[in-house]
Amino acid sequence: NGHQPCLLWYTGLSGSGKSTIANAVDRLLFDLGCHTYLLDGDNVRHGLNQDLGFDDASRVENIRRIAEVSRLMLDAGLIVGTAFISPFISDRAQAKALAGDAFIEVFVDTPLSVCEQRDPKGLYKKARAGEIAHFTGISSPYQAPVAADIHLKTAQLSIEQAARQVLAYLQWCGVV
Ligand code: GGZ
Repeated sequence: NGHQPCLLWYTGLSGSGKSTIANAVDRLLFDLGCHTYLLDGDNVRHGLNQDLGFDDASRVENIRRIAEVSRLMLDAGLIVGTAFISPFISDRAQAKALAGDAFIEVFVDTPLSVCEQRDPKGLYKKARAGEIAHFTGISSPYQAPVAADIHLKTAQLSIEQAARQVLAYLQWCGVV
């Protein structure tokens, strides 16, 4: 039942599977009796950060606030998950600086071609048509992690396998 607080920082393209995998990990942790909370677009971009858009400055501020909120939740002893594109290396480094040793970067590595083929919300199609400005991977950059703590090559993994890989890492480093 006991666990160390930590911050699982998922990063990857739109449609890469960040939220889906983070939710699957949360379920595994819940079954172990861990106290967790997941921050994602649904509960943050529609609330705390509803004043922010998708230009570079807005993304920087989006991630800054998320990192600060995560730190508060770490102080409360939770296992925190954050599922945001977080496209800039420097912003993820800032989050890591705030969270210290608790920070675990999880690269949800799904190729752009796969995300674009899935296109569950039709956003890539709109972005290609020029209907959405600065869309990540199309007209706005994604800076992939160079040394993520956990590298999920989703093309070769089921959701369940990806979640198990994250859990195995948490067990290996003594979080759970
Ligand atoms: C990227 C966008 C954009 C633009 C709307 N670029 O697949 P989704 O819908 O559910 O996930 C995407 C989400 C990205 O928000 P984040 O807060 O994770 O981004 S960041 O960390 O870069 O601040 C997508 C939707 O919002 N969306 N417009 N232009 N994604």
